[in-house]
Amino acid sequence: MRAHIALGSNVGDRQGNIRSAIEKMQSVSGVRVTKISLVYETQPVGGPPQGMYLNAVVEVECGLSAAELLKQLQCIENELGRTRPGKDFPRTIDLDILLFGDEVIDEPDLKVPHPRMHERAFVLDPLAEIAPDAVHPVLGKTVAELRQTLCRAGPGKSA
Ligand code: PH2
Ligand code: MG
Ligand code: MG
Repeated sequence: MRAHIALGSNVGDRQGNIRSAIEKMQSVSGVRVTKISLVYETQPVGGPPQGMYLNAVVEVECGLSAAELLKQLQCIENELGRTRPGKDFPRTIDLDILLFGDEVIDEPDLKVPHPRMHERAFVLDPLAEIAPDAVHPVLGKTVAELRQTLCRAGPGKSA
């Protein structure tokens, strides 16, 4: 199955955390990283005041189930020192499954597609770079279409 995974870091050596997480994903048996986006520096969205993030997205070819992939990603988060003091708090690394082929999963601990992916420029910008034609199986739109219709925060252009 082809899957897309978001990476985010805003604590410690952010670039190093992203790089290490990708290396660790490469070494999971049954997972092959096939595309890696550029790394984007982004404003934190939600949570308490905190530092800027680095975000990226990777594409993997995956022989695991989504639940097995999630378990492996959580293991990598823990290895990279992830703590969970509360929702949207700063973190060394966050690894979220965005899309898992065209599967729709609604379990307490795993929701795919990621429920907020279509609202987030920090996800859609790197995802559109490597998978513009991937289709969101609930919204029925491509990633490029979702990105185009995204409402971006911040000062808009005045006429
Ligand atoms: N992740 C969040 C909440 N806010 N903001 C940015 N810029 N990047 C993130 O990865 C991010 C966030 C929850 O996972
Ligand atoms: Mg997240
Ligand atoms: Mg997460």
